Amino acid sequence: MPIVDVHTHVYPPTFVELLRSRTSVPYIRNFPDAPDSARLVILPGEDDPSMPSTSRGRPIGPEYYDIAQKIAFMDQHRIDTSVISLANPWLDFLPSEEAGEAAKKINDDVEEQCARYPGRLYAFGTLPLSAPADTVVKEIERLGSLNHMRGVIMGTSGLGNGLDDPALDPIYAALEKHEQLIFLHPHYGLPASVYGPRASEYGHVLPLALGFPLETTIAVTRMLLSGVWDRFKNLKVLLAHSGGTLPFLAGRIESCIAHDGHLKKHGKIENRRDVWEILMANIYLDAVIYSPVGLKAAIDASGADRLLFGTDHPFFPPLEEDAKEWHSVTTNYGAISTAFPGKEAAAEDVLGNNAVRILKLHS
Ligand code: 5CU
Repeated sequence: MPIVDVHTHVYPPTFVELLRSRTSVPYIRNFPDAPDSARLVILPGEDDPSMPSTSRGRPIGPEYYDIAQKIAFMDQHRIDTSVISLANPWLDFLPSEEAGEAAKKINDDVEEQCARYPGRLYAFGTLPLSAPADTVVKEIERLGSLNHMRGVIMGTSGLGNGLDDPALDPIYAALEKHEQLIFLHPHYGLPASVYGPRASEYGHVLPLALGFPLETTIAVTRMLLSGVWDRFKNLKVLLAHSGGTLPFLAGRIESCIAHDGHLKKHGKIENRRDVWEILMANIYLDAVIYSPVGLKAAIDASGADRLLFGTDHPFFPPLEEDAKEWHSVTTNYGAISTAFPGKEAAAEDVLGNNAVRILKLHS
């Protein structure tokens, strides 16, 4: 039985150089209070001067960019194959005129990393989303010629106005035409004000545990409301973190639509594909939710045959320095076996067979 990790990130060396050259978020820097340890500062507001030093970014070591360390991590955790993707914030921050070339370079670097480990690595490509839409479409077409690419990773900002922006239509059309799946991943969270005045006392818990999943849920709901899947019936999207809170909130979303006078007046309630249909036909969910409770909601909403194992490596390393096994990974393994009591075949599908089938790995 293959074990396939579909949610596992890298910052290729060229991207790390770029982050080291920067002085505003996102960047990598050694701070005076810990000169020997570089920190990766990527999330909005993470370098606010009021932040305690332990909340200012996170330590960054070779596990973020050395592909040999990815393989060692995979070996340690029995993972046969990983589908690697550039981590957030991707190229969102680049000036428009630089993004196209940067995306080509990153995608070529990642393709080369995959080629070094036949059968063990595939990738989701990166799009130059700050560039004009036709540059993005060209990169989508080029990705089709790279052997190890199996789709693209995208954040929720799209071309700057979110994923319900009609300007994205040529991009959705190209992804649909070339059968490239979108791995949709959060980065921006929610506005800092919702975390309250004591937020800096709570480390990264509120933005990562709640901001990320809600960001994803809002982005997908906006896609749904704007009719993206009515226009692009075969557009496939893999949602990070088991869909944020989408499986749990799908019923409420549909009820709010059914009771909305404004939508009714504009004829937007009839003749639409509802969220339940989209969940079963267009959406895949990763299994990065750390509990059988969340997994069961994901299975009920999308089906066990659309759920895919992931780790989020190199994020969430153990806090104990000598730990070999990562608690974040063993928790996800445990949640999968608990969610399928006596159904080993279904658990094995989630651990690897689904990814092999859906992403056409090893072919
Ligand atoms: O720890 C974090 O900030 C993150 C992040 O930024 N992106 C991610 O995929 N996981 C954790």
